[in-house]
Amino acid sequence: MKKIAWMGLLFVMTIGLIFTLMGQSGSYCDFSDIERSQENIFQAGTWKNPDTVPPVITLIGDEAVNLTVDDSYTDAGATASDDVDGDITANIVVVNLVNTSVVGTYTITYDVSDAVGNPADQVTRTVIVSEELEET
Ligand SMILES: [Ca+2]
Repeated sequence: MKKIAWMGLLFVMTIGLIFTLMGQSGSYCDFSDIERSQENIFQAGTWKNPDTVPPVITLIGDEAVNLTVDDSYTDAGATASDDVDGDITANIVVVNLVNTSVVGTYTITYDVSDAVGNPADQVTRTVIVSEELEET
């Protein structure tokens, strides 16, 4: 009689555990997590890393911007996405030496690499600062 009670308790606990796991699986077991954990295993060098595709940088706004001296300029930036890492916009390294108080042609560069170091093709924007035109 005592043994049956123990088996009953064990059965209830097992069913409870299964339902708990099933309930949780819906909340955080999506495929991107699985892919990401596989990716981490690859990065640990267990298998050859499959990520050989570089990210892609997309410029926001025009490739060429014309300004006159002392215009204010705020760069519109760029976005970056990678086949494995997804949105890596925050990792873009921008070199922006535009000085709108000095006439000149400036090139802003945007670079990014994915988590395993595949570099994106560099994207650039040309900013031309010209002298103010005389009103005629
Ligand atoms: Ca990649």
